[in-house]
Amino acid sequence: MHAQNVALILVDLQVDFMPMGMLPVAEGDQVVPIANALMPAYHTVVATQDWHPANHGSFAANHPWRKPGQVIDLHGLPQVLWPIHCVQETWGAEFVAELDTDRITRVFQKGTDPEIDSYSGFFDNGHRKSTGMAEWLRARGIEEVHVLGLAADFCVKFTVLDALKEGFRTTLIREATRGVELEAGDVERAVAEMREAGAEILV
Ligand code: VGL
Ligand code: ZN
Repeated sequence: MHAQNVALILVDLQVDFMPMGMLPVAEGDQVVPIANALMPAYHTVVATQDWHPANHGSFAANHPWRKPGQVIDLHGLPQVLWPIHCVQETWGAEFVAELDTDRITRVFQKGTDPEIDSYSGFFDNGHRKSTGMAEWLRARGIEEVHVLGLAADFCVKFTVLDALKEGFRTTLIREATRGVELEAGDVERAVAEMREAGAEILV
């Protein structure tokens, strides 16, 4: 059992990020049994859930003549365009059926504002609005977080970087994350960035 001041953060273990989903992460399903095995060792388990309205600005389908993978300016921020994914109240936005959701203490949803994307579980991509996760963790006495989930090169990376900025001791559970890899090597670069920012990388 970990000390009470340590929380586990499960990032976006949702149907659409599984290999058969709309925004597939290769081997993303392999992370789920590891999450299930680790959860009982933590007093506090938080899960983030990508939770977009259908008109979300990160969806290529909402922009004329745009395709997934292209980058646009979305209200002043560069935005990678994605396939339609994790739409609120749809199957793709559900946590994977195999995940032991009973062990999750609290869920934080993100990406609900159509005008801005939110990779981190703590803030939107412009760092304008907080999800309340840092305050909630601090109120429970949490000082250290362990992070796993999808995708390593997007939501996991930005969640880890924000956890560090918020003052939490932060560990990435490397074996329990996989990436989108828009370009080969993105995951390795993301891991290096997290390490340089002060995260411990648990292999
Ligand atoms: C994610 C792209 C778009 C992620 C979410 O969970 O890493 N990536 N939305
Ligand atoms: Zn998303």
